[in-house]
Amino acid sequence: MNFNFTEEQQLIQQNAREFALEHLEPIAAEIDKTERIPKEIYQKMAELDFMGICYPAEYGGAGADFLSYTLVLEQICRSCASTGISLEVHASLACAAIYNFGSEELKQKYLVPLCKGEKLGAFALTEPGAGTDAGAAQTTAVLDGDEYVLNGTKCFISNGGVADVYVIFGLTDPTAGTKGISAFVVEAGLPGFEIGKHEDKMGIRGSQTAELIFKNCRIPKANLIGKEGKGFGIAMATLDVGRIGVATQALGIAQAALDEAVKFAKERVQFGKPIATKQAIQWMLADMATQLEAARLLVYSASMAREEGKPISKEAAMAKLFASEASDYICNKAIQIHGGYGFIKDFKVERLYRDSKITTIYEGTNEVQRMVISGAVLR
Ligand code: COS
Repeated sequence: MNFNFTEEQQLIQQNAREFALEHLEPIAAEIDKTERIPKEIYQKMAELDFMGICYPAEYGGAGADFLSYTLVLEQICRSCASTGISLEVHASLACAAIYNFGSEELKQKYLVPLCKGEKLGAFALTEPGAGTDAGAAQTTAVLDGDEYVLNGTKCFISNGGVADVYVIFGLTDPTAGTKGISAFVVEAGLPGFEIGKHEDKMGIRGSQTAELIFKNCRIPKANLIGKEGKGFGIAMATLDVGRIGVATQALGIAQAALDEAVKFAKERVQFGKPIATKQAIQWMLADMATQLEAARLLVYSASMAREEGKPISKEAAMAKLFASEASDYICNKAIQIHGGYGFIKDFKVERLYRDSKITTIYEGTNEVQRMVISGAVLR
């Protein structure tokens, strides 16, 4: 399908591709190995206006549309999924929560530096006992004068320890279930806010994933996002946006896996000919390309729905479900085509396979996506 990208969208996509090829592709294996994204990468993304690309210029953004953001994220993830998820969590979750639900004061104070790339954002909902059951969160936020006092532990937080600004969720009324959850902005480095365990992960190893520990951490009352008790809805609506981002990440990874598989199949000679001449390989490539194209259609159409302000819960869930499972499939087949070479770290597909897996899990497992989709279908 031809999406008839505007000239601006084409230019943005091309800029992102050039950035990824020049700055990410050569060091992506190193980022994976050293578990660190160099600071210069964030600086470069800020210079290119990627950090706040789909937010208005008045808040430090580039004022581009949501599909442009998707095109940028796809190209970044095609070269380095670790950098991609760091940008995704910053832009789709932290910035989105503040932009869509925060007061003007919060926007000026936090969204502007986030969009300019002067600060990095994170989003902390998950707790040891509250993963899929996000409403079971135990972190408390008790109002004391002009401040909320936070106590509790968040886990598996992407950009944890490297972010400057965290959107976090805590109970302002522990007796009210999901209606007792509120959302807040918390700055890194506040007394009582510590970074706990850093996770040693299977994939996206360059992106930091850490535990956040709050022990009588006091934040200004003005850092409440929206109203007390509205945090669960804010989290869910923000995750709808984030799920398009994870779907985009899967799309970028899957495109990279297909690229690698095609290249290898043309170069690798067995029985006197490139293996691309074998029907067994051709059929795998055909299935991979078809899955990829279908995923792309879902991801781009969910992005356009987001831009048009249409409901996106079902669309985002479908895009994430399909794209992440397609990516798993495509990466698996890419390794199969590489044979033994695919199993060693010298080849990019080994990393892609590890990076892909998390896309079926985070920002709502694919089982949650099926709950959301079936809920919409049965409504
Ligand atoms: N947008 C806005 N509000 C939403 C919403 C959405 N997409 N989805 C649900 N809500 C609201 C509901 O309207 C409901 O509000 P009311 O009580 O006023 O009617 C409230 O949230 C509770 O909804 P629901 O009863 O469906 O919540 P559940 O506790 O049953 O949870 C699931 C539903 C499992 C779908 C939800 O907890 C979820 O998405 N879990 C996964 C969490 C996740 O993605 N974690 C990853 C964290 S970031 S890595």
